[in-house]
Amino acid sequence: MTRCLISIGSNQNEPQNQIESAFDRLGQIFEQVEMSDLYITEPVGNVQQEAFLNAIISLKTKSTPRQLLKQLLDIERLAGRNRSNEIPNGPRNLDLDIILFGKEILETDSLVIPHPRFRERRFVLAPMSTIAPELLDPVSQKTIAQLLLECSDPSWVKPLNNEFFAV
Ligand code: PH2
Ligand code: MG
Ligand code: MG
Repeated sequence: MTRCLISIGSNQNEPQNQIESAFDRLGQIFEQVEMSDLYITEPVGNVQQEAFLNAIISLKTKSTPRQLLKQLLDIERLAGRNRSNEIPNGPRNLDLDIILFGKEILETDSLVIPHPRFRERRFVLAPMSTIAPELLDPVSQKTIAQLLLECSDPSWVKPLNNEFFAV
């Protein structure tokens, strides 16, 4: 089985519910599914839109990278995502991106692993560093903690602190 790190994000139609139901679905399909805390994050990519809710999920699977991609796209579709009518980097109910697939390096037209932009995205590195700080990026050979230290992404990320709302 291969340990995979998946970025999960939503900024539409009750983001926290979107993320929790996707997490439940992943738990039914894969082994050892764990999620980081949730973060409220500034949208990256020059589109005026609501802040995102982001987290990182760790799971284990016997799927190939391509099978895993299809399984994630199926869960996005179950959340009502329709890729034919959306803006690049724009609002979405649910986005599931493969960040790391074990130590694999893969570059095809439709799938690049590790995710080509994850080193420049604080909304990926910040939650990732809380559940897998020592994990190595097979391309740069740096740990997630090191990549976060070096990350120059100016966009803000803040932990969603549910304690505020506790009774
Ligand atoms: N996803 C994008 C584009 N921009 N910004 C934040 N903060 N979080 C995201 O998940 C995100 C984004 C494209 O998938
Ligand atoms: Mg995506
Ligand atoms: Mg994405």
